[in-house]
Amino acid sequence: MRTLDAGGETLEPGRGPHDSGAGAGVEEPPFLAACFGRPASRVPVWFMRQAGRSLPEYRALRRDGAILDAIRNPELAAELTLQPVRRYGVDAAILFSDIVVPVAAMGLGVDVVAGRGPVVAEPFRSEADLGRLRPFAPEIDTPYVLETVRILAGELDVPLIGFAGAPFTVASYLVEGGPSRTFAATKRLMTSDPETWHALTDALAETALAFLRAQVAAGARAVQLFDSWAGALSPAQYRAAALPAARKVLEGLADLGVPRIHFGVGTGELLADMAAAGADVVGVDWRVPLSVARRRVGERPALQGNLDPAICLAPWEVVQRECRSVLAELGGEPGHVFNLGHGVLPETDPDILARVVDLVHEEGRRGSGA
Ligand code: 1CP
Repeated sequence: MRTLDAGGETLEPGRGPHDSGAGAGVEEPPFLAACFGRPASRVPVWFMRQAGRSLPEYRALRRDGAILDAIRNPELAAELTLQPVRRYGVDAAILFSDIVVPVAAMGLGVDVVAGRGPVVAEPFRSEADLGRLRPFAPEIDTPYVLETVRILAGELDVPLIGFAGAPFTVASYLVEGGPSRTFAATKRLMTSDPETWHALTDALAETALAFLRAQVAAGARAVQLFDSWAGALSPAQYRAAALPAARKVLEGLADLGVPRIHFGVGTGELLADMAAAGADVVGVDWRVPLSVARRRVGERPALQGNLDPAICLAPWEVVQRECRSVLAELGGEPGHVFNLGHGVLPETDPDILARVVDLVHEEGRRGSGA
């Protein structure tokens, strides 16, 4: 079973922007409509990192196991993906996986350490390290991810978002060897050996593109390219060192007709370039009001965001006010996917997120163009 609308008709994945099925009496899922800037029956909402430590049912299922092991177990990964959908009634599911899954599967010495994040035993620092790269074959290297997607495509009644790490952000982990505040080693390689940097990010673009295409073929109905740490770059640095590889991924997906979401943190000065890379939707963090983001990206791309995740730790009255102010920023125009400006914080009370979903569905309805 694929996603069912109220009338029980089946929507196939990969439906293009000009083929909503609306004329056939099938209601397009609000999430997909909003991604393409079309009127929807409500403002759709989902949360980055909606699966995870804020959910007691997640902690019960994950216990002490390694996250990469959980991802390698399709039944478990599918269940972790479904948990927040059931609890919150969000308009989209996001695959339970991680941005380092392909490079870990390619044998590059990548692991994910609890409480820290991705670490790389031998970081990439020079041209010689390029020899460690090889083409990524999703069906062979990560069959378990595609199996998870297939399970979910049969279970979900909202669209599944597949995702990959953008070349810059994945390269930053490979070069730094772990999470970084300054991205010093990354910037050193970028500026002192641009050829090696381009070869590295180009290979990672091929990897992300193959991975996302395979996820869509398996049933994902939208994709998000996480360039989480692109905000570390100036606009000139971004255009030289991150944009070409991100564009290769996004433009390489154009023929699939699924919405392409492009997201980063601290990217206020990069939003126009991120839109121009070939995004249908640009993710915005909480630092930039959505009305300002709209002016920066122009009319076409939809916007996703942008409640500050830390606001969800405040009393409900505050959360309510801030949600209303995010909704008001776009004046009810179509093309808004409500989300946080970055991932759910682990200390968030799930009941608050459930109330956010209800509020967005209730109060966003009037202005969603329907
Ligand atoms: O064991 C654990 O539970 C560790 C925490 C965790 C989780 C729940 C990690 C380690 N990854 C994940 C899953 C994950 N990662 C998801 C699916 C869950 C969901 O969204 O519902 C997604 C979409 C990601 C993507 C991801 N991983 C990003 C992009 C999103 C973002 O936060 O900007 C990044 C940067 C990573 C790297 C990563 N993996 C894990 C951590 C703690 C980190 C960040 C480390 C750092 O600060 O650099």
